[in-house]
Amino acid sequence: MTKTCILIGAPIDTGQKREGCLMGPAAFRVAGLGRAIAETGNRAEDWGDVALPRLRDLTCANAAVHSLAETVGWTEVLAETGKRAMAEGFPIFMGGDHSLSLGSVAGVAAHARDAGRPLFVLWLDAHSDYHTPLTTSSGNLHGTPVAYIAGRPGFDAFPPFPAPVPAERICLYGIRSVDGPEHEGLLESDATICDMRVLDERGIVAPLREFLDKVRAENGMLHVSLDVDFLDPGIAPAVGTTVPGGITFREAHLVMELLHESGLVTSLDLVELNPFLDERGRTARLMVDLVGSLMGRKVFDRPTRSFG
Ligand code: 4U7
Ligand code: MN
Ligand code: MN
Ligand code: MN
Repeated sequence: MTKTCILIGAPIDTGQKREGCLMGPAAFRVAGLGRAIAETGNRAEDWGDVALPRLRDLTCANAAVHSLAETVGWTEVLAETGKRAMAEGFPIFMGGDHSLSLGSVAGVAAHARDAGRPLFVLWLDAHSDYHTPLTTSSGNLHGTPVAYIAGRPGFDAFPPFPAPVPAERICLYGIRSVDGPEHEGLLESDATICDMRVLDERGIVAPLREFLDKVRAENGMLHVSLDVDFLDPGIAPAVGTTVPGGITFREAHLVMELLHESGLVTSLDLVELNPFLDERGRTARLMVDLVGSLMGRKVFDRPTRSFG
């Protein structure tokens, strides 16, 4: 089925402290994201970049937290834009750091609620991003979106999350860096944790298929959030928070190919690309190629499916 991909640029870098992520949307365009989508026979429509609304005075009990007003502003505008885009096609949110997902997933969740369908979230990341504004010690709000999506307390300055996603509909996949307070929270939750230990032992396919089977069984919508640091730093250096031992080139493509075959994905974030740290655009191009695989590009197109 032909999809209309709606590209939404979110030039955000206030969710962490290193400059450069705000060039992400431009780098995705230069690397040919629209063309890569068109080559798969789908349509790409670029809505341009969203702009930060006027800031309000907001405070947080945790003094480490910075850029709260900016982050709340981005959340509001992305939630609104994301909900509108869901009604018209398949939104691809181009970051920008991962604080983007506070808003993108809020918009997607509002749409799913109105459509009467359950929303599932697949978080492809080295980190669990399960801090709340009250538990983070770095104060970097790009480490908090999963907690917001799951309805953890501590987000008083933010718009109430529309229809929080029960943890059993969230899968953290590829994680290898989890802070103490995140770990405690996750242990009490029913989130599916496919950390690197699990993926090393079981391989990358079976755990992903299990999660996709759950989505299918409930006729769910599936949001995929792809953080550049999901990938091994050796193939994707353009990110501020590299963690060794990540997903390889082929594993990443296989994940995308399986997601394509499932036909379940309804929206996507591309986050944490810092073009200032890239080597001749290779990380941006890899991310674009991965979107190609997600949208159905194949090396060899078999007339019938011949993989179990
Ligand atoms: B990303 C961290 F301490 N947990 O809270 C924190 F390790 O969106 C990292 O996944 C958060 O890149 C990383 O600052 C957020 C840290
Ligand atoms: Mn992340
Ligand atoms: Mn990360
Ligand atoms: Mn990061």
